[in-house]
Amino acid sequence: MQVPMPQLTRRQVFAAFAAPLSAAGEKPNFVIISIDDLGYADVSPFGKISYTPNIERMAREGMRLECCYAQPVCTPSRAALMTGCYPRRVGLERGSWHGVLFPGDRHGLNPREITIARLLKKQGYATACIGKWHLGDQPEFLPTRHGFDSYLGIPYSNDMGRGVKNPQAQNPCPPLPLVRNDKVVREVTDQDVLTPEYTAEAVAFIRKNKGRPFFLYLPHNQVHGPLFAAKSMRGKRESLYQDAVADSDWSVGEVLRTLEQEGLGKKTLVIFTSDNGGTIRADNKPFRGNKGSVWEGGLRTPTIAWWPGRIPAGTVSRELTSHIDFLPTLAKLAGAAPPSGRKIDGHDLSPILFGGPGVKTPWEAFYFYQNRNLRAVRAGAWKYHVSGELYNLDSDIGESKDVAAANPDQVARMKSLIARALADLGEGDTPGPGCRPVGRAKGPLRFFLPHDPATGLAPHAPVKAVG
Ligand SMILES: [Ca+2]
Repeated sequence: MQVPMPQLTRRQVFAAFAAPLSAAGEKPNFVIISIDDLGYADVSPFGKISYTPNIERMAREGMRLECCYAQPVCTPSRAALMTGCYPRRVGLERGSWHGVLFPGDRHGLNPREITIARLLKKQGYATACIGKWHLGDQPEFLPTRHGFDSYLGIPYSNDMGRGVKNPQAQNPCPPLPLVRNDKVVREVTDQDVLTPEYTAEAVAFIRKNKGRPFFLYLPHNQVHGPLFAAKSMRGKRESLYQDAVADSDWSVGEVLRTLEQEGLGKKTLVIFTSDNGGTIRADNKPFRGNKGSVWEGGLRTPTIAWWPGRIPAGTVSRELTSHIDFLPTLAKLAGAAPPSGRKIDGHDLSPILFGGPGVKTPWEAFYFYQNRNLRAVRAGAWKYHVSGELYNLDSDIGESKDVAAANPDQVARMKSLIARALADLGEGDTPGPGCRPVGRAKGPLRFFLPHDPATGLAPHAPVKAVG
């Protein structure tokens, strides 16, 4: 259901979506800004937050997607966003030894997968990834091997640095590297500077490419712990977490301001989102659960789509959408066909983004894997957990009242939907016939920085710095 704000007349709404792509038929620019572990109600207008004016402005001028699902944790979430597929389809519903990839994992996004960046690059787009990648740190998995012209960032989470144990091998992670393309810039010792540094890189990329179509993917390392914020942002709110959220909002403002200064506002789709539900630090109201779970609080993201003149201002869609839909949507808007010869799970969201009230979700059923296991399915108002619980999200958004016993027909239907997914993607150690192979690094594992001998723990062997 879409609910235009009252100040917008129907005529204005229709004028907005009837507008041509651009006068010259130019390809639009795309910017995706993702804040790590941001909770649903951590920003305005999803929550009553006074220190996120730029995100609030995006919503005022664009569309709030109130039911945009991510995956429960970082690596699978990014795999879904980049490929338009369920993470399990591309082998990244987890890392090889943990729920996410750690430095030195042999697994990564298979170079044969077609990312949003690779697809758009073929359409003549300039492409940049700035921030947290988390789809493999071995050379063949880096952003520059997946269609990005350039990369700057920490290739995984900001807590996987010096002395942190790799959970399987009990070895320490190497020092945290800041990587440009495939070479180390420096060890990251002061994370306060990261959000401003990423933002400056993003602003420079936009300015440099203002004369051609571009795709900027800006997945910040914050507000994943450990928390940091620019020094000028610190100490101004109730907690460092709030300062980090405000820092992220500042970054959004800089991106919007740059687009407008360069005259690109009306030809750029900006999507703001989070990569999974918030942690216990966050506010996920009104949902149950946190990051890592398949309760709504682990999956829903405060997503906003902004494109002045194209997306009707101040609108809300409560229809089911997902990060998995970004690839088909951007492909469509760029005039490209989705990747062929392979199953793509996502759908083109442009009818929802540009359409009037009443445009329905393209999803008949949406599946929630947690690590290797299929845990739940959503279809219409219903969400069924394989534990046997059934919730009606139209009347019970907090998943508090199990209505399975009163709705045996719905339970039977949901079980048949679950069976359909299992026949395609499988479960546990057994991939289904629809799964494609994960990327596996060949040769010795490589690390951007050598391990810290001071920890006294044996390093991975062999260790080789690549830059
Ligand atoms: Ca995350």
